[in-house]
Amino acid sequence: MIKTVSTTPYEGQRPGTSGLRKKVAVFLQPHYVENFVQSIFDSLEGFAGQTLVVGGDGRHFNRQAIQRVLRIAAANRFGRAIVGRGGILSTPAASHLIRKNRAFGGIVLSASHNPGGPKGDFGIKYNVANGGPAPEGITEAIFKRTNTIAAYRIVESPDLDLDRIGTSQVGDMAISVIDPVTDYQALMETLVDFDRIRSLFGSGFRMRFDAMSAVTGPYAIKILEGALTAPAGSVVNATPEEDFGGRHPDPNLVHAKQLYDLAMSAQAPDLCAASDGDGDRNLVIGRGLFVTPSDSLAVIAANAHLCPGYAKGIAGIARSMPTSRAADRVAERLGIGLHETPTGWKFFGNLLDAGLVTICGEESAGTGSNHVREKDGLWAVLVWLDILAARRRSIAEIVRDHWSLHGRHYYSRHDYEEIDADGANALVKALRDAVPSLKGRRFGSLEVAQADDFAYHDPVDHSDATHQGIRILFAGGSRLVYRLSGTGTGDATLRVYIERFEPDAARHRLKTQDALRDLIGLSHELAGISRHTGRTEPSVIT
Ligand code: VG1
Ligand code: CO
Repeated sequence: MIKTVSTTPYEGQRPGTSGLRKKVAVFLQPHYVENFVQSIFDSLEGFAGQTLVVGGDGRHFNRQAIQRVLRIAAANRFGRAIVGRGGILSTPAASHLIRKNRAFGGIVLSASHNPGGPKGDFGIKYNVANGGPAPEGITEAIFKRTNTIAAYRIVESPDLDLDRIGTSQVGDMAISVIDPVTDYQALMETLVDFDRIRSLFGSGFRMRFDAMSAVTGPYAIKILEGALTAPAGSVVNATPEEDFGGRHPDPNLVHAKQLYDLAMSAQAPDLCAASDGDGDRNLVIGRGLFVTPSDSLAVIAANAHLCPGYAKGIAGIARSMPTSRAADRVAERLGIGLHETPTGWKFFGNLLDAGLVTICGEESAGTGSNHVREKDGLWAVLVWLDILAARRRSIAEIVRDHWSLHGRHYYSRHDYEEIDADGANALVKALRDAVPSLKGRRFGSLEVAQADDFAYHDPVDHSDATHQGIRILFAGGSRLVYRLSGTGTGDATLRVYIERFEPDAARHRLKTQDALRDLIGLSHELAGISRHTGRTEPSVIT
């Protein structure tokens, strides 16, 4: 039944910030999926007879890709595959299943927050035995293999039924189709106090969770409306659609604008929240106050001890370099470690495994803890709910208290999407060349204290990652960071991260873009954004 099919390499199968992401049309080319999946297995050893977890965010091509992944896994002698019913697994749920079942690894089919549908994006990501995204050593080995691959192995079989819970067989490999929510929900019950959250809803607390027609719908319905008794209708857009209803499943102020408008209106519920395509991101908005992901990380870290799963306190915090330094203030106050990593969740895995940190986060709406090895959108919402249930104050009050105690980090990200790649690369190169001469220079009231191209040395496996973004740090705590996106599938995207520290509580109620005005102006001047990209304004501001 095992067939060996000869093939030739495709160019450009290099995983980016989070797996291999391309347009669906690229994945539809003959052998494209097969080449990549076989290259993953060719780069690994010791999986014969072991378990593989497989699932995706339900986007267009999810089911077809899963059929192929399972047949190739069987032909490569995996012993068992665990698949979410209908091919559905949120990224954090997949991470949990890998850990719980001591699987060898997992394959997650998703392009996360990127649009779906036949004209949208698709993605494949490999996760290792700790449940987290493969580290760079492995993704580079996979990429190398894609350049030389000459054949893949596949089992010939009719399509497998992914919609019925139970066990079947493909070749010598057993396939267990499981409910995607059950294990994840059980894990959540160990981390936050479900009784306490139920009584919060019982007291009249109201929320809206926008699943953005993506993977978290079934999870949110079962956990929020089911187990936690949030009123029916609290979860909206709860049915996963192959094209996410035509929207970008990106929970930010642009693509979740309706939710934001509701939160700012007179009818606002106490909490508005959303998650992305694959369920690892979260957006949290209080009545009248948007919580930046960087602040959310800091507030969660500062209050985690209120939740049963973290009652003994947290060991440390990790944040990606562009994420604001609000979390650093919390770590300082608690006397725990703070780790600054490159962008992408794969850099947190070693720190979590070594017990150096408990809570991690990124400015891009990603927050998580040592319960899995991915960021976890619904977890963040549940932790917020439990903090609210424990403290019985509003989100705005909790955040403003937090600022009074730690100071406020005004923070915004400006994205320049779909810019010409040559211009983007030239911009970064010019900045990199300018970095050594920036230290000590003054721009108006701002003086450059330090400037570099961020490099990271992993304290656990001692690997190095270089060229992770240009950062310009000013005296007094302001910062500008520039980097190019590694998840896009078209032209380049320039991300500019802008941060200003404000210790004075009397100045904590400014509008973010006003508070950052000088720095925003300087971000253009220093990088020659319009000269290199032809743009004078960002396309997305978050
Ligand atoms: C973006 C974010 C990054 C995140 C990554 C994957 O990467 O900036 O923080 O880890 O997406 O998130 P980039 O390279 O485009 O800036 V997800 O929800 O797509 O798995
Ligand atoms: Co995601």
